[in-house]
Amino acid sequence: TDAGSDSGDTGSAAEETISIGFSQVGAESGWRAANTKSIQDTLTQENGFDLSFSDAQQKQENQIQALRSYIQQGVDVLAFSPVVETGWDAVLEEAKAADIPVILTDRAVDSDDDSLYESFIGSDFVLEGETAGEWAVEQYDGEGYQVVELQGTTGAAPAIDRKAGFETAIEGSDLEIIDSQTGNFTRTEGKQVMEGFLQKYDDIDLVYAHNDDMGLGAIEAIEAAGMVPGEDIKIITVDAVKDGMQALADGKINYIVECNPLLGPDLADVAKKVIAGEAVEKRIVVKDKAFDQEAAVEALPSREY
Ligand code: GZL
Repeated sequence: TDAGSDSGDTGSAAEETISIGFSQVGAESGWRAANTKSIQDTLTQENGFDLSFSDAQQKQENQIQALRSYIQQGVDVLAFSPVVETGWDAVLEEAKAADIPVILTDRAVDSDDDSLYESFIGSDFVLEGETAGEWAVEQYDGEGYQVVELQGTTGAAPAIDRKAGFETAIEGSDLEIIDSQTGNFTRTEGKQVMEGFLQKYDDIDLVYAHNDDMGLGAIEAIEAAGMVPGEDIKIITVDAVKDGMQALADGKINYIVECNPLLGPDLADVAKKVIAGEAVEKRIVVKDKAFDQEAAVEALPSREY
């Protein structure tokens, strides 16, 4: 008989496969695609995971439904990226009652009971906004710049925090945010909102977009209006995904603050520790860089996403 078929002895106890249910926000942006790829490429069978993955099309009710179905399935671990900060306590209580640990990735929830999740793995969005604002002040203070802001999804942690960080950083400068509206993190809506701003104002100097995709939509609107993005109207965005970095290298965007989407490895590590009963950090802050046009030309060839 071959070695593997005797009395069920499998030699060293192979690590048990961890069943994990993941509810993803949607597929709204280049960042989200890179984030999904990182999770699906890392939480594989060969890495010891049985991943159930769902896309909520940016709707909270779809995320809650997915989480409830994973609880029904009796998965070992739940993980999700909450599309907005509020409204999660009920389903998180249900997970706790079912004794299923929860890991948050990318975005935060506003629950003040942090026993409802084991860890939150994501960037510091306030710092991202501050980094964008500080660069804008460094470059443009003293010229009376009029700024329009393309906000991310209303109620989402990155939208709330990137707005707050930017506003704090420009305090005391003469940069003024003359309008601010959500483009829901998508290129299409970013373009539509920018078209509206261009009809409403004839003296916009700077666009601050909470992600590259809305910034790329703004570029389309600015060019359609016969102006030169990156020159007639400066643009600062957040994410640093490939399309954004290409536009930065091409001079159509002036500065990008990175938001690293490659959260799969941290999620896998935390999930394994949680199942093994090891302590995990409640907050894992993902490190981000920032790029001007010169740095983008340098970095582009080796960018992973
Ligand atoms: C940030 C993430 C945001 C990205 C957007 O961690 O939640 O959502 O900045 C994405 O591109 O849509």
